[in-house]
Amino acid sequence: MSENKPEYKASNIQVLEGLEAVRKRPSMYIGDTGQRGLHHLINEVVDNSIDEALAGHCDYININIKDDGSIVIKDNGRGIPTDIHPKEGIPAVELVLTKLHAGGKFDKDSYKVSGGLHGVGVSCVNALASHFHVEVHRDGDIHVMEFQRGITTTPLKKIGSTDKTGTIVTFTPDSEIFTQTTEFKFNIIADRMRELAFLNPQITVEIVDEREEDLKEVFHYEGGVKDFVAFLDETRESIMPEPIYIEGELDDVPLEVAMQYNQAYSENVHSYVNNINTHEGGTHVSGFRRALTRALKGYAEKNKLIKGKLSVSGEDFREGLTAIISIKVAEPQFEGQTKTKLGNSEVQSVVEILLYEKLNDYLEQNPKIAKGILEKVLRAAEAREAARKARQLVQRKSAMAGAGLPGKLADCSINDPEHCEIYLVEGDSAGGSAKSGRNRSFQAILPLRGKILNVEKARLGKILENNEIKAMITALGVGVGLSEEDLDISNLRYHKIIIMTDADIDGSHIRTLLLTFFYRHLLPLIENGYVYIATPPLYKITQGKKIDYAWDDNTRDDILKRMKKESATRKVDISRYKGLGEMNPDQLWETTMDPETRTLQQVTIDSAAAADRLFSILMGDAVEPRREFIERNAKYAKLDV
Ligand code: 0RA
Repeated sequence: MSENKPEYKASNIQVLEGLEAVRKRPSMYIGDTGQRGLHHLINEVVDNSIDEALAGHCDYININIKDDGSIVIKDNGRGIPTDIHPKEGIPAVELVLTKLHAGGKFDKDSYKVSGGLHGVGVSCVNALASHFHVEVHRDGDIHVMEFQRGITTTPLKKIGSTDKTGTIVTFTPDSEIFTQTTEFKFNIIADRMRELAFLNPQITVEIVDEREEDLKEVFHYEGGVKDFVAFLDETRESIMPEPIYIEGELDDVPLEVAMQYNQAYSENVHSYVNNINTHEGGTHVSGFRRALTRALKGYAEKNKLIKGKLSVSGEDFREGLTAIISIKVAEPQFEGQTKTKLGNSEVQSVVEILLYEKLNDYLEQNPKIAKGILEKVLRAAEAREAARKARQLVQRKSAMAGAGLPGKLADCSINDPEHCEIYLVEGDSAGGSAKSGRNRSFQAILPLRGKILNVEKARLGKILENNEIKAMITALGVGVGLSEEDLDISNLRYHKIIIMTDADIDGSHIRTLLLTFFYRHLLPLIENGYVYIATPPLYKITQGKKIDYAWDDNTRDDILKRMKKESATRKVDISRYKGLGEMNPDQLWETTMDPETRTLQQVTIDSAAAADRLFSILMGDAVEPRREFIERNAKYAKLDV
């Protein structure tokens, strides 16, 4: 591997501050202390391995989820340096793991482009681990060191010799910090590792879950982002033989794009800067869009493909487009609400110039495909015109406040969106219980009858003809669409949109349909954290006048034991709720709607690409991949979007 990069010395490491701050306010460093933050720990370590890979020193990463709740991350990079830091007088590895931001990577010449959401460094992982063990293979020696909650318990020691290089980190998340859960989810880790493997074709990532027999995945994709696009479109029908692949570099910004048009209607453009998913887009995405529009428009004009006075807009060029944009920027500026929008203005023209030229070449060389793409674009433009009319109709209705609200909506009495909630409830009977059980001052109820339309298979114009969807959009008050023009979040009438469905197959189908609709057409509501899922209990356990509820089998058994112990002679009755309709209004309030006692799951999108594929599998045309998916995931009770 290339050895022309500057030599690292312990003296490069800058020392900023200690780890107490991290333990005091962990959310400041890793986002939150729930499931997301927990998995973020793994990303922080892996980011270091990816940096090694980007510098040309690492091509293999192995992640092992252990039976005892710990995690092992192994790479074949250079290994964390172990020499003594001249100023601090302690080993560099100890500095890297105990001092915030000590990474040796603040140096302009050490090439670092990867980085997690927060990019806080591996010392944060150490601070938030009840136990942390590192093994370094470097310069012929094997060194180990151990910590507890960031404090050194075994100073650096040599335990043997080796002819390899690399780092093995083993840690156990601290349950004092991660109070909600310390359980790693194979699927969450796998989604991110698969993504990293697509974005970095030189690496192989292996994940092993020792908690389950035979649960192991190996990710390695020679084709990189081109394979990524093919993977995302697995269940969609492509209109071209293979994705277009474009690669180039301008002004020290390397760019890779793969794209493909399919027969579906949604736009699935995912962008990455230094391996970070830029959900909110930014200058690289604007550059991509401008190049695409200019190249296709130019081709259409030159070949006189646009008839009459049909107006074709930017979004028409992206209907049914699946694309990955991956660039590397030395000093990225991230902006936006979730800090996932690229701000560097110079990047737009870099992407635009590179892409425009290569797209033109492609269109010239592939006239048949070019014609197919433009036919599709023109159909999209016609359909958009029809959708605009339908949308105006829905919006005009919702504009007439009060009078325009759907008849089935039981609205709340207060007017302050921040404190208002709307329950989207499956079926009229559950809707009835929810209406009687609710707190009418701030909780609105909208019962949805039967199945809503599958939005994965229809264009917006058609979708907006559906009564349940119309009622929902009117009640929410924001309009519909993905641009700021079409969807005005400041008009949102409720800051909690709560999906409440039965805990059975039909219920989860309806929930998935609703989530698909939100994801495809009201995405900003999810991105801003307004969408939630209610969690009604599965069991009611009664003993005389005592009533308790359980959300899973373990708690049910615990309650059973406790009740039997409290009075061994009295009969205990367990009933399984088959649907929300079986609960009386008081029970529904107590278990599922009372803010004091309920549990809401906030809907978040950790990996937009994974969510995309998931929805296309669950809701698209192809039956076989869906069957496979459901079989493979049957043991996971809940759907992690
Ligand atoms: C500090 C400096 C260098 C590498 C690393 C840390 C490093 C950290 C981790 C964590 C997991 N795997 C890792 N691999 C490397 C630069 C090393 C050099 O220049 O030789």
